Amino acid sequence: PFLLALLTNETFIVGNCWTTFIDDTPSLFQMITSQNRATKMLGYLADLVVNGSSIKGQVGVPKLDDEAEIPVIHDPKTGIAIDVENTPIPRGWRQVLLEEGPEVFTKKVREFKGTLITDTTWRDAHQSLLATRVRTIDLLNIAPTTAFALNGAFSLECWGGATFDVCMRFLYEDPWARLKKLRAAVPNIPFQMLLRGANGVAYSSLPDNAIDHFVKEAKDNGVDIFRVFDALNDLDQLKVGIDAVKKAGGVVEATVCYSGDMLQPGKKYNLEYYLDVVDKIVAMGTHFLGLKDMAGTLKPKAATILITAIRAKYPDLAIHVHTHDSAGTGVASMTAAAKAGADVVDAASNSMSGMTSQPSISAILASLEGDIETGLEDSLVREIDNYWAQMRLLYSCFEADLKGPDPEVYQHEIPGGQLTNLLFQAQQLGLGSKWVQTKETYKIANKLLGDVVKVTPTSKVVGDLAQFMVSNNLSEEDVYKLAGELDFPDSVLDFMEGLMGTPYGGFPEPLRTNMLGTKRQKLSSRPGLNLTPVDFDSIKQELVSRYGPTIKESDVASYVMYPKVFESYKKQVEKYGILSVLPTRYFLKPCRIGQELTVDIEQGKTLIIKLLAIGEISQQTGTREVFFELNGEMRSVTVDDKT
Ligand code: 3PY
Ligand code: ZN
Repeated sequence: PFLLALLTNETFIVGNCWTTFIDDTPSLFQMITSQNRATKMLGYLADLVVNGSSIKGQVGVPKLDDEAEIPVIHDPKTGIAIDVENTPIPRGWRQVLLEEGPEVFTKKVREFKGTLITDTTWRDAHQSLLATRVRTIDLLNIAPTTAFALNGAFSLECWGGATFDVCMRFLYEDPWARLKKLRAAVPNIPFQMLLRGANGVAYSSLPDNAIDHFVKEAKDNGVDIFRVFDALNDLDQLKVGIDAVKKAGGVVEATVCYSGDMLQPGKKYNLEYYLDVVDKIVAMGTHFLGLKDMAGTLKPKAATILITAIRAKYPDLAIHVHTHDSAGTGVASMTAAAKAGADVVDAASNSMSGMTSQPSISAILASLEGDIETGLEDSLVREIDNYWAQMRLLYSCFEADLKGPDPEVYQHEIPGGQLTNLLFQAQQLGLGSKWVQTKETYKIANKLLGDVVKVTPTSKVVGDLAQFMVSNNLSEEDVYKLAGELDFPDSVLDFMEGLMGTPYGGFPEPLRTNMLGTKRQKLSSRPGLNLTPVDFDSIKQELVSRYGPTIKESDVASYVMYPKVFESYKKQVEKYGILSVLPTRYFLKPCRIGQELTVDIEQGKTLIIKLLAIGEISQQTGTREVFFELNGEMRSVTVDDKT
């Protein structure tokens, strides 16, 4: 391609070339890069045609076969359509934050007469309903309209949690590029991320300086508010995250995880327990207090009791409540929370709400109507939701196909995202009939582990142990009896070793000792204290030597968080280029012969791709040639036939 670009360059053709010609003609390289990118993309499309989608968790193909329509939104007062592209973006809460800093921002939110809304659609909602598979392009397409429609929102939760690794692992995208692009499109609504305390966005602890580095990058690339939690409500672990956010100058939302229904008698996690954790969080210093009901077990009455008690003790504390609608009570619980004095509650776009996701924004607005102001206009919420209704069809191949609420969540306490995931796995393994058994065993596994607070990563520990017990046909007694002999999942041993912190009430003994045997040690202090600090300079040098000078500090952060995932992501990029520009229906569904695809690979550069033919399989090499027309020229790509 270089020679071709050189030979077709006009200056070169007329012979008017000089020694610095190549340096002075960057367009030459852009042309080469675009051609390389186009060729690599054809490689992906050809592979998809021959072998089908390789995206993990995909069942079938998208039900939406057209470009999604971007809804036109209307000024609620005048009814006039808003020209999103040519109207200045309205001011939002982010301007307050940028102009006045986190303290004043928090104070003003607290003083707001009403309850604000965080829209979780871009993070937790698709994590909980669609296996976290929503791609950047589909967020970006609706981002400019969202900046207008949800202008009064407290925040958009759009980053962190599982979105970070899934982006690289399954979508072949750079999570940092996602953040930066969304930020550029939405300058007025604060962005919020979910940080798993000392675990960052990983599944066990990292050295403290890795958390500091990651959080600084996140802040510099566009995150404003950090919801920091620790899966065990281990305050030493939580503090690592809180301190990192403070150092980076972000808004701290230190969070207590709410596990189980505290209204049931005899619960380990009761009102007294939560108030004690809140006292300690307040003593550490935070802008907001987060209450994180990850399973949706916070009943309306419990929300009233808990928030009223916190409010009575801390009248000035800004409180932000998160829930899942798994039991079907999410709207009622968030209404109760707002009435008890919560400053912000979480909800999701209507088509992306309900069941294991957050409750619907419009349903919450309707419930609060006439009583509590939210800063959002329901007509705009509904208009923007027309987009998400289409996305639900586009991503239909990742639906877990939940049929209704699961009020049994008060017993099994499985977090929203995990509930969908476990159901999906059970269906995939043909163990749909074992679903009830899986949920029952989850309860037993939780009991064996000492009744832990269950959220990533501890929920995975309980889930892994439950699946291990189901697949090996083990009872509770078997686990006690055979603890020294069984080959438990790594996550279970990590937990027992203490790599995820210390559970309230301590580890279950003698099970811990028996499970760990001589294979693992028992940590008696916070895991980060035993980890060697990361040497960022040497990692950067190493990455630059492997991947070239374009390596950024954020790549270093990705590598530190997920070294293997980062490496395979880079391999994928090397092979297929930047696939994030490929519309989702082309990314997930093999194109048909004669079908013409239009792909904007960068601003002003569009590829018109047409699939012409698929060759016969070669008996010698096991490959096929796939023929395309690319912007009018014939191209062929050879692909291994893995079918
Ligand atoms: C995550 O850690 O990804 C969660 O969503 C926990 O609720
Ligand atoms: Zn959640």
